[in-house]
Amino acid sequence: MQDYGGIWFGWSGQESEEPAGQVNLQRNDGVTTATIDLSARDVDEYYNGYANSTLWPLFHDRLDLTEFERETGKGYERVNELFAESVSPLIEQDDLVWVHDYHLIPLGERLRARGLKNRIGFFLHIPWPPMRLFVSLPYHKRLVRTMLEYDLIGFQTQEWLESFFHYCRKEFGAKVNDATGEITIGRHTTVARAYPIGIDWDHFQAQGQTEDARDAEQRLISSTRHRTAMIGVDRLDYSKGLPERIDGIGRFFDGYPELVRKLVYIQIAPPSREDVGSYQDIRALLEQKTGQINGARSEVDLVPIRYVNRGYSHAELFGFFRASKIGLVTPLIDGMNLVAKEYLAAQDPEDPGVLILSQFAGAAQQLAEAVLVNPYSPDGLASAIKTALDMKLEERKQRYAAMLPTIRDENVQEWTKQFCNDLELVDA
Ligand code: ADQ
Repeated sequence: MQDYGGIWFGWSGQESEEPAGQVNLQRNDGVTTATIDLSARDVDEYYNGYANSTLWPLFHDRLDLTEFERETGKGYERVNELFAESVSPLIEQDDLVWVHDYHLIPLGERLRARGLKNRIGFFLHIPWPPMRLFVSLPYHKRLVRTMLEYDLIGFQTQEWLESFFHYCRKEFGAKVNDATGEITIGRHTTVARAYPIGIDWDHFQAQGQTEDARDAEQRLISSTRHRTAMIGVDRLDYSKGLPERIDGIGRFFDGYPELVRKLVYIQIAPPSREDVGSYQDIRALLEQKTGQINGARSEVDLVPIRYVNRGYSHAELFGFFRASKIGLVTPLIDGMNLVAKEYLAAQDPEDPGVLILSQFAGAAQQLAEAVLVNPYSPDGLASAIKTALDMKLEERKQRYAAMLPTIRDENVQEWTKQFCNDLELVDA
């Protein structure tokens, strides 16, 4: 936004008793933000409800956690209409409009209903589910019809894109041009393509040069001393495969008890979406599993797993990543996963650590030289950890060098440029 100008519009994150739908305009760090508050009912039905208890689990293959409630569905549509009403007066004739993520799928169609003729693009940050799962959503066709109102739809990977094509072919009898991404239904055409998101490489490197980053690195090195540090940094979410990861680490210690003194695992997991029941459950499960392993394997001078339930700045994360010889990123499914890229970006090119990455993260399609694992298999995780621990410097450098161009050059600025250029060019 700093590079492009324009306005960032969204929910303020605040609840107010009787929100007047009033837009609060602010300018910070060269970015203008326009936000509105939501009522407690809207937050409950729209954000905690339909977005995070229906769409999020369903799109992450967790039908067992997906709630189907007509009321929250209505709340989702109501709040999207409220967003459209609030933002439309801010949109000028030649503006590009770029809508982000599953909370806002119907927003483009709501803006069209208000007569907006601008080019409107949409990017989905999470996976697109397989058709068999997606059709379990009541009114799934209605939701996708709103999506087809965008001029350009972006997905993280080819896999999610193809899954969307498959749905459009089967449910709407659409003609799909796989090469151009054109989806034609009757006389209506829209375009969908894959745009893998990247990190802000320059900014992250600059963070790595700060005192906070150096302090964090030193803190970790001095507290782990002769042990190898292995790190995981994830939002506390059931899609991130945290209990499964702890099982894999437990399996590793079972197989190599002599290495308990050689390896320390640091899990940084700030709580998220704490008002949603399934997030309270995952937190309790993770605490229980971590406690079990620490109970069984700790000594008076040693704790095998450090579990930290808070967030850190990107500078501090850079330092922690750099001090860790193994990065463990093992989601059960993930649209992309930026932590995998950040871990690599923080490594010393002359002595890089090893990234262990889930084959089910979108990032695995770009980072094939990571040690790829099946996150559901504790044995697979345990042997990947052993492989990483034993990996020689030469191989670590080789793998790092092969992945470097992707994380450095296919960065978030390129991603923005490609999407926005395409949005300007597609036949609207
Ligand atoms: P997320 O599910 O939030 O994003 P991810 O891509 O890993 O997942 O991004 C998380 C971001 O939060 C990273 O920048 C990371 O550094 C930061 N973060 C995580 N834990 C942190 C902590 N303890 N302290 C501070 N910062 C922390 C969604 C999709 C992903 C997709 C992104 C971007 O689920 O698949 O990659 O959007 O499109």
